[in-house]
Amino acid sequence: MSEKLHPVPAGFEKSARINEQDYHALYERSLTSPAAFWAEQAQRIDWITPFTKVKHTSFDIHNVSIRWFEDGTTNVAMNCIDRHLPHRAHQTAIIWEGDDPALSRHVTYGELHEQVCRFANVLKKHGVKKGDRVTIYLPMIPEAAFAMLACARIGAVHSVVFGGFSPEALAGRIADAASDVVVTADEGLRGGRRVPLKSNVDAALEKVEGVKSVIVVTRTGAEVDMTPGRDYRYEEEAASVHADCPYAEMNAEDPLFILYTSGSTGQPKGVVHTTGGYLVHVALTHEAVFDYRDGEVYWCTADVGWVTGHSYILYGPLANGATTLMFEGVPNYPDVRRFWEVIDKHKVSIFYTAPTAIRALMAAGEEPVKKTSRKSLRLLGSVGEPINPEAWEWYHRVVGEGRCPIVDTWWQTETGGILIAPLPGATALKPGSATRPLFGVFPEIVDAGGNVLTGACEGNLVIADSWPGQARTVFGDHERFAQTYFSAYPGKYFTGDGARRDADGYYWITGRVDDVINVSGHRLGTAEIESALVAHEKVSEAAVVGYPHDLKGQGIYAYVTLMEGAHATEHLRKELVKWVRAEIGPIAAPDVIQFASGLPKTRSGKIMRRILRKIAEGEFGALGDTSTLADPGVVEELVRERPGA
Ligand code: 6R9
Repeated sequence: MSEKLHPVPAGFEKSARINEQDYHALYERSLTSPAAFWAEQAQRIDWITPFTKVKHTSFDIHNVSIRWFEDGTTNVAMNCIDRHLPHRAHQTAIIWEGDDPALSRHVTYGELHEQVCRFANVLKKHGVKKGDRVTIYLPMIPEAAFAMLACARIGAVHSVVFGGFSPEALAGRIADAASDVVVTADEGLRGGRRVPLKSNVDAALEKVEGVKSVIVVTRTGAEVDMTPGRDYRYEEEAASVHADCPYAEMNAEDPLFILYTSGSTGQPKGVVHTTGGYLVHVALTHEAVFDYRDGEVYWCTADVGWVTGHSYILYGPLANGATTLMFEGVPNYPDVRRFWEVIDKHKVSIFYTAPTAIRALMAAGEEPVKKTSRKSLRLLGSVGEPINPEAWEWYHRVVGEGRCPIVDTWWQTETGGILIAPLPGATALKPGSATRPLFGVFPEIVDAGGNVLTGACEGNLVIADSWPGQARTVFGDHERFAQTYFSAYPGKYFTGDGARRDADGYYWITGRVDDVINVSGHRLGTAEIESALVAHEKVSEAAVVGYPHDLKGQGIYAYVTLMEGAHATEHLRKELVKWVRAEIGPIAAPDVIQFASGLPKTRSGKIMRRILRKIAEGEFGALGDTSTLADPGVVEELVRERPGA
């Protein structure tokens, strides 16, 4: 592994918000006086009623309870909009860059206020009240931000569902959240292709009851079916309501949003984030990690359907009064220069993307990058999966021309915001390492027995105590929350990731140690894909594992056994790929399907995933002990018939 050290550039050392000394002082203070440290940090946001209690948390499996600033009240939309109006009403809050390079739009803080108020009034008109869940299934258009902030303004809880999810997946999330209002668009547009969002909603609503209103934003103007009494055009609704809407006074622990994410078992969980602590955490980390300065243009390429979009397109930047760029398109449309052209067009200073995009663009060579200037760039970021040192070096040398530090930020849907990352003015960088914990974050590495390892070591990553942005529960299932995150290592939050710590105290995330796979930075549970496969009438059993993939990080490898009488044909293989796309979405489509007469199982009937992973990786020599298998012959067959073996 590369251990090349990139020192803090001189310019950053002198002028960054936080230097090495500050980092140590702040970290020390957060460790020795956490309540005082967080009470100070909480002053970054405006409170309606100030809190008197800072931290009240327990990781005890029998009583998992996480509360921050619990007697304070505030409102997230007020913090992201209203409090900026006296000095930023004419400053751009959101730059929207369309899929078509000819389309862009600037939304000032003043306009944002009006748009969010109107959206909030439309929701109210449709009966949405404090605590109600609103499902948002929109493309990357400013209305997605308006809708989310409108929920926050009136105290409704948003559940944003990524536009790439299928009607089936959408239906499951609407049902779990018991949403009675859905916000969507006629169509989405990505890479020149139309995404039939409204018709997906129609299909989803055939499977779930209780949705009273569907609000349809016009994006492409395509003709879509409108069910009278249920479906409403957003533009007509917005024109009929008042342009002002007071913000609701929310308790710090009132839920702000639910976001569904994959785990190692069962269907995706609705991770719940609350109001005060979350906003403090994302405002602090957006400013510190990206060294954000007033007036800069900041661009995070994530989709608002993922947590990165929630925390670092919307809430963190807007809480800080930043100008945040929202991009509707994809990196290779109209061609592979798109990212760099957008950076030049809008004078982007800070650019935050995922390793999978960097690897794909790296494969297109240096020429397209060099055709652009990128002189506005000051800082680069990475998120979503481990970044391999080759991609890191290319990003640094070619995209950033050696002058821009790269902040490799490790965090999760459940953590709300960044927990481990370099600070550009403080931390010397090592390509591939997320480096050191931020203030108030206490990571530990434990072995399988739960022993805390010290010094340089490798094991499972846990966090020893709570931080304000932490998820509070799983929607409707607190027991599942406790079991998933607090049962493996009593008294600690288990991340599901493996990590190594080197002699300098730097963390190197090695990837998931559970049955979650990371495909192009998207988190997928193997159990979800398996249950989609076995829902097909010809499939008897399925086991899914990840395998190394050059561009995606991990690819999806599915082993499938068929029902009596079904035949393993090329046609069926294609049909199953299509089936999974329809059940979950294109991101879950298997890269490889291997038909098998049986799966390797222990005598007690447990599928031996370790062996399936090795076969998928093509490491036939390293299968280990197969003597405990019920039928060792199954493994020989799998190796013999592996596609491409
Ligand atoms: C923010 C986000 C979380 C999982 C996480 C880990 C992987 C994210 C990473 C990283 C190495 C980084 N991950 N950032 N691994 N280095 N900088 O991606 O949330 O979708 O919930 O995924 O992603 O495995 O556990 P989420």
